[in-house]
Amino acid sequence: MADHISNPESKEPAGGWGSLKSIARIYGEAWPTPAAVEALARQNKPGGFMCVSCAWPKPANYHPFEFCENGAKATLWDLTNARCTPDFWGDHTVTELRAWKDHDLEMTGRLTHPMRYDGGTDRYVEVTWEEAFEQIGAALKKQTPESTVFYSSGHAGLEAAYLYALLARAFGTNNLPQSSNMCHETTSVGLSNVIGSPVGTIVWEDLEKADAFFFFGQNPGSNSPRFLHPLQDAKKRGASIVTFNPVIEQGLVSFVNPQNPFDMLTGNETAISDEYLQVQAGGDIAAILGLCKTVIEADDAALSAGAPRVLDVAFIEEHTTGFDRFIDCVRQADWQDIERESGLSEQAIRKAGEIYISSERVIGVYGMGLTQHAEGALNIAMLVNLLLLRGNIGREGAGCCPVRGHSNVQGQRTVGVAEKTKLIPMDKLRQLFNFDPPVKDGLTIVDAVKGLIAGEVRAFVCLGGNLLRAVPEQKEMEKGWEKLDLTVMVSTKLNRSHLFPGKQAYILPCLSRLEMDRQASGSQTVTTEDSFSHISASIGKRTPASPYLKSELAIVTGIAQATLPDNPKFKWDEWTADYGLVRDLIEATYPKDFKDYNGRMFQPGGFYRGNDAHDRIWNTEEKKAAFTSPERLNALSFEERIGRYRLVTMRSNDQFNTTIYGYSDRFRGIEGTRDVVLMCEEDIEAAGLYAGQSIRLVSDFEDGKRRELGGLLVTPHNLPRGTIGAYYPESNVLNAIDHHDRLSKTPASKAIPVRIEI
Ligand SMILES: Nc1nc2c(c(=O)[nH]1)N[C@H]1C(S)=C(S)[C@@H](COP(=O)(O)OP(=O)(O)OC[C@H]3O[C@@H](n4cnc5c(=O)[nH]c(N)nc54)[C@H](O)[C@@H]3O)O[C@H]1N2
Ligand SMILES: Nc1nc2c(c(=O)[nH]1)N[C@H]1C(S)=C(S)[C@@H](COP(=O)(O)OP(=O)(O)OC[C@H]3O[C@@H](n4cnc5c(=O)[nH]c(N)nc54)[C@H](O)[C@@H]3O)O[C@H]1N2
Ligand SMILES: [Mo]
Repeated sequence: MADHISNPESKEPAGGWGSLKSIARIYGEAWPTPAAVEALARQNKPGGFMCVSCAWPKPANYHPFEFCENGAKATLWDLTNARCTPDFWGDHTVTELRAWKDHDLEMTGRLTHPMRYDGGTDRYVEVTWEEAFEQIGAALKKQTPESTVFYSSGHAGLEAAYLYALLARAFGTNNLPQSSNMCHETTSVGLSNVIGSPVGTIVWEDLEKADAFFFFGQNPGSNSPRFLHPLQDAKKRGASIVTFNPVIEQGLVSFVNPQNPFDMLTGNETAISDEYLQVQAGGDIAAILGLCKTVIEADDAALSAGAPRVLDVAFIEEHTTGFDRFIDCVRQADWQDIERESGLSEQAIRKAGEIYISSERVIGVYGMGLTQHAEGALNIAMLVNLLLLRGNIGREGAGCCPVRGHSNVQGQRTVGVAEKTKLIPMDKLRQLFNFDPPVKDGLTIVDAVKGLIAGEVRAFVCLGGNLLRAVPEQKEMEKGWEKLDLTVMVSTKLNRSHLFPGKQAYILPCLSRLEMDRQASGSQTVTTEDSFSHISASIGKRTPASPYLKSELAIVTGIAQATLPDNPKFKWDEWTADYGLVRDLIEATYPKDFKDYNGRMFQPGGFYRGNDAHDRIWNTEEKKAAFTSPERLNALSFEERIGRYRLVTMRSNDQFNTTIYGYSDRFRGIEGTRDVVLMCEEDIEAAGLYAGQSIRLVSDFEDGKRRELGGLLVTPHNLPRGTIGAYYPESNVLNAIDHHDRLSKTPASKAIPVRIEI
């Protein structure tokens, strides 16, 4: 057994002293002054700044320290003392840096100056903002709207996002894919299809009233740790938690609240999940069908005994379609098939089903474990089926809770960063700005990548993110990216996407949300929308990492002015001077969602922009919530076969997407490396492998393309047979761009078909 792996069966609870040590390690490395601690104390509170990490809501009654282990890491990461200045490029060429790890690239620190790629020396060189904007504008004007893509990662606030989308449309394109195209686009499309809402239906108070939480493929311990507080409260008042996840995730097992001195001193752990079902990757459709079968059987029994019904018959009649067909499908489903496809026993599913039935109010929580599959939208529709059976949507303490990723990923979609024209009030744009917005749908990420590889996409502007690392088909992407005419990256830190510059390439360094954003009218506020559709103001107070940084909004308007023809309605300078004016535009464009925007943005917990499904108004075709009859029992697009594994690409507790904070995945007991493949002992033995052996994973997608990732150490882990795990983003070289959710085109990153080679 390799000695870097200290304890693969880690029993350490989430939170606790481990989380403080983990924060302290980052704090001690390149970090900072006592002011960072002051910054942490203002995190996620009215008058403070909203966390730069995930989109978990900010409660109105906040804790003294309303941040978590990973939010604190993200804050400290932005506040590093290290700087990646123009001098850095004196010592390194772009080509040489391709051998660096993601962690080492970001450890060079905050970017300080706008930079332009110089092909002659293979380095980035300093450029003034004026030159950069002018050159970018000139290059964009040479492109057609169809050949240009405006990507956005969910970091930037609502104001910058709104103007970014306006820039793209005024340029003539709806090519506005976003990080959610790799993430919760399955929700936007799949959930809209069945309940008419592209976002979750619950609000904070529902968390306090639920009797049970059913978790499908979401890992709060690492990815939304502040969620553990309401979960701990729920457990204390007797609520149940049931988890479906192939991986035993420590945050769903037990939690020690690091903000509770009593818990910390006594080591008082709260057990989280009452039942933990290790469904195999892609097996949720069968598992949920089994739960529904348990509900229907209980209802049949109640009917014949003359007892109260288990189904919410009144709700089903008034609010849903497709019930009869769905019920037939449930009755016909065979337990043997359900067991085989889910990898779970009938008994275990029945036990979970009993908890569902005996709980008056249930919240269904999900994340990437449902969305990132070839049948991701069907996964979500199945969860909705389960909730609809007992009227668990649109009522207190119940609902559907997709947990979003980036801090403003949902909000950017709300204000127009979207490739689908039907989501955009084009008439309003026409009326407000006197131009004709493009009528054709834009490219999703999958289509943009394919267009890039085919040479049809010629220019990429990226508002944040690390797209080359985040998408499938990484090797071809890297080759394609270099052939682009223009790449523009608005970034805070150096990452791998900068290392494949287009023929003309720019890195434009921006302020972090923690930093003071001074414009002509004074200090500016930005706003973000959380997973519960609440919009909060965020004020940065830190001195910017460099005097040359610009805000994301100012960069967007800078590019817009250099690119677009004059239009008296486009007041880029005035908008840059006062973001309140941009909020007025957002309110004018989306009056229902953003009523009295400037007046309400400081409301504790944020203001709620509302959600029709929360009020049982269904904006679906038939104006009802829809039951979906599944035509298949797993979420895969490939067949089972000996030697073919389902690879789950995982996040460690020491990363935020492609930003790798370090090499300590302490909940999983994996220390010192990320080059591992997790497998259960039985699979290791059956394949004739041994722990610590170095192997290669090879794509088994059957499109004739060779995709491989070598140097992975076989690491025993508690997983179902046939499901194996490796870290994202490194494992993205293994996924095919055509392997995605059928409806939304979200890459299927949670069951990639692979083989093992020695
Ligand atoms: N610290 C930290 N926080 C983050 C992020 C981060 O990288 N680091 N990323 C942010 C972003 S952008 C996002 S989208 C969210 C992501 O947060 P999550 O939605 O939690 O995403 P993952 O950790 O990728 O996967 C979630 C879980 O799905 C499980 N899973 C895999 N396959 C299946 C399956 O077939 N069925 C079921 N039931 N479960 C499965 C995995 O074991 C894992 O526990 O977190 C956000 N917050
Ligand atoms: N195999 C596999 N692939 C996946 C996933 C998976 O689970 N498995 N998850 C997918 C998901 S859910 C997502 S959301 C995507 C993430 O994809 P992206 O959103 O594209 O990637 P990030 O890692 O969040 O981007 C990190 C970079 O953003 C920049 N940055 C950080 N903060 C800011 C800021 O405030 N402003 C600006 N302008 N830039 C900033 C920094 O330069 C940093 O290097 O990856 C997807 N890819
Ligand atoms: Mo995400």
